[in-house]
Amino acid sequence: MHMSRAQRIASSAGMDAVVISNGTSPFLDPVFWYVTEQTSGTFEGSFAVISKDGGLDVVTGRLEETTAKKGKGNVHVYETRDDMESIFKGLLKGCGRIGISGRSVSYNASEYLKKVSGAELTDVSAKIAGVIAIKDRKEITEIRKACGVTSKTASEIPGMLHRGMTEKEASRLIDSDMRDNGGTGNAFETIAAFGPNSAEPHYRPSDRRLKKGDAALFDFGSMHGMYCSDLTRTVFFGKTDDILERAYAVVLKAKDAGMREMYDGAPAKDADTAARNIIDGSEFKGMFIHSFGHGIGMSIHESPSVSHRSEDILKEGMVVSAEPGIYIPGTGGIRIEDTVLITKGGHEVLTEFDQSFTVI
Ligand SMILES: [Mn+2]
Repeated sequence: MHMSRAQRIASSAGMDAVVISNGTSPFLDPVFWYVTEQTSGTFEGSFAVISKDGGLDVVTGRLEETTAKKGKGNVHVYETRDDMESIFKGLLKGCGRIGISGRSVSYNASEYLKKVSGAELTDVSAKIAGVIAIKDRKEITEIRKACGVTSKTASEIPGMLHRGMTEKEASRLIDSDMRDNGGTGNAFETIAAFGPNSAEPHYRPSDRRLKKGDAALFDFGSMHGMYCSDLTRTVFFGKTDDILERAYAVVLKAKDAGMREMYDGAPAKDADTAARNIIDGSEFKGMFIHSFGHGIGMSIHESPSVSHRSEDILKEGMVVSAEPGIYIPGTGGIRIEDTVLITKGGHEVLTEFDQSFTVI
C-alpha cells in the first residue's frame, strides 16, 4: 500500500497528532515543505498538523492562502490570534499526546501549542528524521537534477582558474555557473580554499590569491527545487608538494574503501571505519578529522550520520555524501566528495566528475 508522507510520519511517531511549526525566517522547518509537497512560499507562522491516521491540515495566514492550496492538506486560514486558537482547538481536540519537531520548533511555539491543546508534547524529531532520510521517487528526481547541475559546474572549474584570482572570485564564479546550469540556489556557502587554507574543512573564501603549486579545494552544491547536492574536488595549480600527491592517493583509496560499504542494510559506521582505517594506516594517521558522510535532502546535513559512532543503518532510497579527507596544517588539505544514492544491491553515485589526480 502506498503511504503518503504524512502517513509515514504519523505511523512512525505514534502520537495522537504531530504538529510541524514554522516561526519567522530562518526558524522554518523543511518538514513543513516535505509533508505539504510545496515547492515555494515562505509560510512564516504556518503549521502542518498531522493526525493520528496521517490526515494533513495546514494552518496559515491570508498571505499564503493561494500558495497553500496548491499543496497537500486541508487549508485553514486565520486572520487573528483568536482565529488561530479556535482552528487549533478544533484540530487538536481530544489529543493527549502531541509530537513536535523538537530540533526546529521554537520555545514560544511549543509553549503556545501546550496552552491551546492542553496536551503533553513529545519531541519526535529523531523519528521524523528517520522517515525523511528515505527519499521517494519525486525527491530522488530532484536530487538527481541538483547533482547534475553541480557536476556540470565541476567540469567547468578547470577552465575558470587562473593565476592571481582570489578564493572569493572563484566561489562567485562557481555560484553563478550553478545558476546558469539551472540550479535554484546554493545548498550551502561555496568553499574555495587555496594552498594552506585547504587544510580547514569548513573554510570561508578570502582574498587569498591562487599561486603556482597550490592545492585548490572546491566544495559546493546546487539546489534544484527544494533539494540539495554536495560535491568536493581538490585540484593542483601546477606542480605541488609530493606530500599532497601522496595524500591524494590515500584519500582516493579511502573513498573507494568506504564506498564499498555503502549498500542497503549496511551499518552506516562501516563506511567511515573502512575509510578511516586506510588513512590511519598511512603516514597521515589522525588527519581525517571529520566523519565520512551525512544524509542529504532538503537540508544539506541530515540523517543518516555516516560517522564511526553512528548507529544508523543505510537503506535503499537514502542519499548520503562520501567525503574522506586529509588535512595537513600549514601545507594543505585534500577532500574528494560525491553524493551517493543507496540502492538495493549497492549504491549509485549521483554526482559525476573525474576524481583522478589533476594538475592544471
Ligand atoms: Mn558534504
